[in-house]
Amino acid sequence: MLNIQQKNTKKKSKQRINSTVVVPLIYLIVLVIFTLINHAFKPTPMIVDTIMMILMVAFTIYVIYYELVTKKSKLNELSGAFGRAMGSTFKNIGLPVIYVTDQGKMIWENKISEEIYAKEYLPEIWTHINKQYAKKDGILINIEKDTYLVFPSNIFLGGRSGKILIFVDKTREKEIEQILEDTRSTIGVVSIDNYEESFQGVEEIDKLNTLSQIDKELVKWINSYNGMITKVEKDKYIFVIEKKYIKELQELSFSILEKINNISVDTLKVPTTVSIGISFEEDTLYGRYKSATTALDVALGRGGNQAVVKNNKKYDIYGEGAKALDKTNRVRSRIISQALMDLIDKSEDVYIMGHKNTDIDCIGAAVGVYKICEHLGKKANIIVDTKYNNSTKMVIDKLEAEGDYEGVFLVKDDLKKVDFENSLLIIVDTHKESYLAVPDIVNEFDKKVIIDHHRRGPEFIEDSILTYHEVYASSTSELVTELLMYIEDIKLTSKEAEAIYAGIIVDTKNFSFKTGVRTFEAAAYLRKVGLDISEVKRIFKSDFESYVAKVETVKNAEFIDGRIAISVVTQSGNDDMSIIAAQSADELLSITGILASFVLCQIDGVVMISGRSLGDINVQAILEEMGGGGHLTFAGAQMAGVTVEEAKEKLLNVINEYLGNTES
Ligand SMILES: [Mn+2]
Repeated sequence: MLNIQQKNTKKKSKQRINSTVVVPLIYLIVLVIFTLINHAFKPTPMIVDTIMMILMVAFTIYVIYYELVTKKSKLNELSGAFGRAMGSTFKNIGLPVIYVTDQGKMIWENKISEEIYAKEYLPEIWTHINKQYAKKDGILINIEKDTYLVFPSNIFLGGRSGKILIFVDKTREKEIEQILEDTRSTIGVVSIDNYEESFQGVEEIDKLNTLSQIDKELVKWINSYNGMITKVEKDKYIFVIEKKYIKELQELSFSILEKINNISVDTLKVPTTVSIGISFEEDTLYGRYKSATTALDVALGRGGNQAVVKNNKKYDIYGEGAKALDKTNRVRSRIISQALMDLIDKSEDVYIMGHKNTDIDCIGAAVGVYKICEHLGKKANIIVDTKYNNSTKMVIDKLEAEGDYEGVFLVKDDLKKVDFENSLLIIVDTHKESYLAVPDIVNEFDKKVIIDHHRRGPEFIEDSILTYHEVYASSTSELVTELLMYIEDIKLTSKEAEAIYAGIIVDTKNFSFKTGVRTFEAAAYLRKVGLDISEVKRIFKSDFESYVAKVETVKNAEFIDGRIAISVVTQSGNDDMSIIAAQSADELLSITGILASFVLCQIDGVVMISGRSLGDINVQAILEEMGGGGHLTFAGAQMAGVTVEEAKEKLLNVINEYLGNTES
């Protein structure tokens, strides 16, 4: 404070000295001249004049002195009051305080601020503070390792406005917060995958050996992170570690999975793998345990041999993941078959629903389930999307032509006034609510069953009473065929067998993909019923063309930022183009890192765009800009009178604008 005030008063004093000296000086000179003139023309005693002159000089000197000294001291008095005010308020406040001009120049600081405050950072701090000045609860800044909460306030001092900045040291608080976060108890659940299958028929000594090796590896692993682990069941462990180690685990991509995979590979029929679920979310330990169990379910649902960390309401998935295992025992399908029949039996009626863009596997599986309902004498309906490709249409048309299936297939509009309260909903070929043909009605059902073979994603219909979710299976049609195999006296017609068989060959690309022993056994069962293979081949060929177009579209995708995929369906003259576009957009979304996808196609001069998102990017907002609409994760647009290239150009602009807007 003294510094600044001295600087200012010095300048002002100089000016004042000038004015206070010049006026009496001129006065003095005039007086001397006057006296001399007076003395020269009118002889008076010299002594009188001399005394008069001395008095005048003395008076003048006094005036000059008074002006100089008293005015200066008056100024000093002003600045002194100011200084005392600042000093007494902030000097001993115990908090660093600085006074800064509006230009960000520091002109005063109290003693304590000298210790903590690195002056060279002031320009950065100042810009930062100026930007957020409106913040009432302080502005957080970090100076090197220290954290401060800065409270600025406007102040008008010494004829200029500036800001008082009060620094509250939050370094320790931040440290404690970090320690709390780092040491947060994190709960993990480990389970040995396929325990029964792995150890079936294995010598007891080999089994014990392998299990003790797994125990040892797991204990070593958790001990290396200063955690504790305990075995709670023959194939289940629970561990607790501090949250700070999770990052390290992730960086190593859970190498423990590989270590366990390498144990005693020779002695076991099925290699031992483990799955891990981890959670540090939820407020209570029990909540974290439950959440870790759900994460483990996700790992198992995806085929096991992987670790899933619940993080920020999402699931982070680590590890190579076992290649979908072809399970050799069928106990599960027999139990499921029985449970499903019980549920159907106890319901008033049944609705069977597949995913959007109904495909042949949906229809095949739905027909199989419909057959079980019919066998039990229950009224059932199959809900389909209004959009499906030509090959799916071929299958539905054939079934409807047979007569038995008249009125069985329903679309959204047929369901408007239906009461689902005592009905059972059987979902086939998907486990995601948003992917259902008619998602809006799902919550009207009290009882839901899921039969699916897709790898489990974060979105899962959690409240189903029976879930038959087997990722090893080639298709949902294969799973349903196994259920049918356990029901005696069930009689499939050849058209029904054809539909289910078509589901299997479409999903396996004619038995070349994900095909296991059980796929062939299911196929054999259907062929025994008697079906026209050439018909199925025709369906498959038509579907395969769509499939190739879809693969081509996915392959040609361009990526913005590595987060958004854009592609165009190039195959011309295909009636299924809009469906291929929609399915390609779905497919692109399954690429790691892709948050949203857009696929364009042109039909009869109209450009159609399908937009899909995992939820982070709002495709509805983007496609609304293009004249379309939909939902946050699922939207579309149509544009007439433009080429695909023009539409794509415009879409790119809208996306870039969207990204720019949301990220600035
Ligand atoms: Mn399928």
